[in-house]
Amino acid sequence: MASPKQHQLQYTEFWQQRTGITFGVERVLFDRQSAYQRVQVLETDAFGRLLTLDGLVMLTERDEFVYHEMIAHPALCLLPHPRRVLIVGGGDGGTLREVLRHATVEQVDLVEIDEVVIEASRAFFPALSVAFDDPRARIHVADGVAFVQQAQAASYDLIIVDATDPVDFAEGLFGEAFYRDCARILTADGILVTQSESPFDPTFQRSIQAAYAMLGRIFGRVYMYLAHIPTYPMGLWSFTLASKRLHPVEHFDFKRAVDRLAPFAEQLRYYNATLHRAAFALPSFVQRLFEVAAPPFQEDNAQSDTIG
Ligand code: AG3
Repeated sequence: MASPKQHQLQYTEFWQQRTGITFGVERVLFDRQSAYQRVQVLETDAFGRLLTLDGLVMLTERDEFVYHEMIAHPALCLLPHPRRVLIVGGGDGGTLREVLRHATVEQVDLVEIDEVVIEASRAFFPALSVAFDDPRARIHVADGVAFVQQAQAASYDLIIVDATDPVDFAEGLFGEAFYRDCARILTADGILVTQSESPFDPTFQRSIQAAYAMLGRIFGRVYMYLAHIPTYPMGLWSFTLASKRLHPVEHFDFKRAVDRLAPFAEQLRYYNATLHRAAFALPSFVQRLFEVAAPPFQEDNAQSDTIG
């Protein structure tokens, strides 16, 4: 006898050949091939609305807060006085929303290559796209690599790269020339944060190692921190913080962070000042990824021989 569910719609992001994450789909709300990628918005049975780009999960309504809070607040709370922020990618508006919560922030440039992503977010993700209408936000539909090439030296305190996976047209956002431009347009205390895939995934382990070696050479300091994102491959997700001067834990002023977060702490569902420190503590298998590949990461522990 036929299962009553067999005709119901499902969507799977395949992580490997046949392994992945599957969502029950109630309705297809948006499905368009843009100049760059296929943009879909699906109403799921368990995670609310889902945005995919070329079949990859970008966000769901239910767990987007983890990613967007964690890509924005650690660096913003570490910086003494973040005023000018550049977001590369992030066309859904989620990262912008989190950045704009900070009262010190005077101006945010968001550079998204694909205006169809912005359009889909405006139509289907009001909780993210609200941020577009803030007077401190400037939205540029442009190529992030070209934008940073042309930007003035020392003009941003923080750059957040909120990109898709490092494939295809997004690959330039994980390359050496791009990172060098980022370092140039950041101020002396400047920080670059980028999403850096799952440390569980063998393919990305290699690209993470390569990226850390490179960012270490360019910025001097590079650190990984983690968060749990249920709908991304493997569920354990990494972010990379490259910094010219500040150490994310040693230079973290706990009291200042608590004060800065106070006006909106109730609205945050993942990040807080205690979690800030914890997020930089890495499982042993992740620590070991850096033992051979990226000496700058171990810089502050160079005297210790406890790594096993
Ligand atoms: N940007 C990072 C998504 C990476 C997910 N990768 C995947 N599903 N294979 C998300 C954009 C949200 N602002």
